[in-house]
Amino acid sequence: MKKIMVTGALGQIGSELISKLRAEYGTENVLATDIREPLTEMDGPFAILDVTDGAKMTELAKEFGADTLMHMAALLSARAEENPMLAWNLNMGGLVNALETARELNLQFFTPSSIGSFGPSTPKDNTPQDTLQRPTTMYGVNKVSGELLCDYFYQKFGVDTRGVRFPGLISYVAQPGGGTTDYAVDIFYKAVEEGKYTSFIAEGTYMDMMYMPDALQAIVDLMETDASNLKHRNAFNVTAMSFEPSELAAAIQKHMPNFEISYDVDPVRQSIADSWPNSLDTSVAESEWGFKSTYDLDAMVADMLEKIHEKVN
Ligand code: AKB
Repeated sequence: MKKIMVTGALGQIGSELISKLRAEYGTENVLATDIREPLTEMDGPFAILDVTDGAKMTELAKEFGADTLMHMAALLSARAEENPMLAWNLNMGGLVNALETARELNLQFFTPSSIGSFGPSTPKDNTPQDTLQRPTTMYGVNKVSGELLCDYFYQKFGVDTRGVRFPGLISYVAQPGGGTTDYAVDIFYKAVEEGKYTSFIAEGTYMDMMYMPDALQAIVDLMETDASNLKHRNAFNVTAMSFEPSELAAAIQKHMPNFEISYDVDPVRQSIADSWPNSLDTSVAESEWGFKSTYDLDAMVADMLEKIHEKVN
């Protein structure tokens, strides 16, 4: 049985990843860590960890007897643009500490990259696995550097590093914070609470998205794949759908005919979105480790509306 330590465990992905991993591998085999205390008591091991403290990270992993490290702590794209130096220090400092911990203790390693690793010169439609990556945001610079650093640790030190390029992730458990794709989560809360939503992303702006259960399954599937199947490692294109705000609104209107969308575009987040692909090609992830998604736009919208109705009512 795996013994997994997770950083950023209270973040948008981390909160649900912990439950998924505990269901798969046993509660006591998953150590959740975060810089802040959980708001409600956690069912299972938890430790405070600031990922810029490399010595503490290694000590915790050693004490726990971890054989796997999943490094999720990071500042997202819009927050990173507000404070680029903080983003560099946290995103790159945390990652290099996590990779060093994995090297020292011989841990299997996962960290997510993002569609943010692409830039305006990347082919926009059906973006290939191996292509130009010249991002124009600090988050993107961090993500490309991170992909390269993970490959370096694999090639130089033999650390079993693996990663995916996540699109915008949609979920109802923990809200994202400081991302460009966050509109596609915010819209559901406003739809249920107010019946209308003002989007900070312009109509016509396509971005890749994925429902959280598919994202979590992708992490587990990639980590469980026999290493001999992998020609790529850091990081695989994955996605489940590509839509723009008015298409998401139309999918919500199928359940809530009076729902209205309007636009008040945020220039910073819009320019980030404009620099990202419209839709990714996932064929390499499919052929190397069997990536697949189960939720399309309509299935995701139906589930999100049901869960958020239960949550807010
Ligand atoms: C963001 O919008 O910053 C993230 C991402 C696509 O990496 N959700």
